[in-house]
Amino acid sequence: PGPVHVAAVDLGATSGRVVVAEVGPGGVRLDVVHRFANTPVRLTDGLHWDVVGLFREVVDGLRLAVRSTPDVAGVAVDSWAVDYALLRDGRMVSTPFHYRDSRNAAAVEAVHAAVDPAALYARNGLQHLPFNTVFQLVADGAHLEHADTMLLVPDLIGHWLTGYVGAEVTNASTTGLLDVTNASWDVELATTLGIPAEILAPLTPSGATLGGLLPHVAAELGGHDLAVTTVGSHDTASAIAGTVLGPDDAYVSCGTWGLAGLELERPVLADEARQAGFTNEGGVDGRVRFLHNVMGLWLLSESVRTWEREDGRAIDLPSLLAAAAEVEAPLVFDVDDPRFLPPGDIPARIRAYASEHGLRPPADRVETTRAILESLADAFATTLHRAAELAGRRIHRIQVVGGGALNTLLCQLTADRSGLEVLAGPVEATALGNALVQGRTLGAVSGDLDALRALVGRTLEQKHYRPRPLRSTNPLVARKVF
Ligand code: LFR
Repeated sequence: PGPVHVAAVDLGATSGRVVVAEVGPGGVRLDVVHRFANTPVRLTDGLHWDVVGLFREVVDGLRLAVRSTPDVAGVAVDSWAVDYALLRDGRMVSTPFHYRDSRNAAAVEAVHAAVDPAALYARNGLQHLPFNTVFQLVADGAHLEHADTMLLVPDLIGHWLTGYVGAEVTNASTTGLLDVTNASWDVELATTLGIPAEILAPLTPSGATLGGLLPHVAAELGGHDLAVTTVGSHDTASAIAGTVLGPDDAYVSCGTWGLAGLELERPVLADEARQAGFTNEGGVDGRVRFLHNVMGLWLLSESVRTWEREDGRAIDLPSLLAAAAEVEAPLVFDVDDPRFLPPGDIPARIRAYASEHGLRPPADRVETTRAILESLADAFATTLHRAAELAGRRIHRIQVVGGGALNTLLCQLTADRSGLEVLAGPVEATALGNALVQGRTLGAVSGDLDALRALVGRTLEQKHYRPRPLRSTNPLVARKVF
């Protein structure tokens, strides 16, 4: 069979894109046809996603896709995890919340009072993050009574494209309500927590066909129909599917978050893994993503937003990064401190963190930038070595994929702090992983995940970073164990 053209819709927490990919036995090629901002909206009841606006961008992007490449045959959607819409009779009953909204604290306590954290981990295998869907649903409380269905964001977009109702399994694995031992909904857990199990949509594997476009959507594309299929609809699952992992390779999928870990065949459910903050999320083809959510480049982008607000104009990031490379003895702080999760003045929070820990706060924006990158690199290194220990695996290289692969200072510092070689790229790993799985579903390519990754490897050019000796002047903060 010849190559096929597909549209990969990838919605990140800060921006989205629609990519046209050509997938075939000769390899995979991408062309980004539409990029758009994903800007949250604060309403009286908290921080929300503009999902309707996102859907409009998706349709606009698909229109550009079919215009540029008339033989586009299919589309699949991935997005950030955990967030969802509640529907009744096909209508949204509220505006979806953003996972950085702060409404979950009481729900976390209530869930842990009903099912202690160790028991919860044995059931769902997830790192404790206060925004995991299970906590958000409990926070929604009485509002759940108005709903008959919960759809995670990519499933919601898929529903609006096709009418299909389902829960793709890699993203369902981030809810906290999927049984990690058999990948089915944990109805008993939901019921114990007062979450009506009926709102959980039927589980759908990645690589399933949802159907064609609804007529009004096809009409917006000039009458062009597309086969809508599922991929790893959790963006991180698609990113890891698009990462050319060799044996003994670890990865960091680095964008808003830095997802640092290993691909495994089986989950690690030992309580030590829970205490060390590791998650066992579902990957494409039943692989396990054993990783820790490191706070990621959010720290830098949110700092830049603060500085741009202060100055009333754009920040010159390349100059800032170049200057940051020259900083001596940077501050190393715990990037995973919960104070860094909500939007706001991150530089001020870093200064407060330093003062509270008896460390010298960064003196300016350059030192702040270096402190962020140095601390992220330190967290990546610590996390990956710990992951290897817990999984009983060796690691000898780190694949850095996503936007973070473009940050040369971050990649070099990650090599330095881990003592391991870093290979950077692909930047668009998520869109690649999305396109590869679509290509397989549509029959243009075949084989397991490793065979699919080999298609990426054919054309991939990666930058290599070798570890430099650590300077003894770098003060290493004793990081709390997650
Ligand atoms: C990355 C990501 C992470 C998830 C976080 C919140 O984009 O999907 O994997 O933990 O966003 O959904």
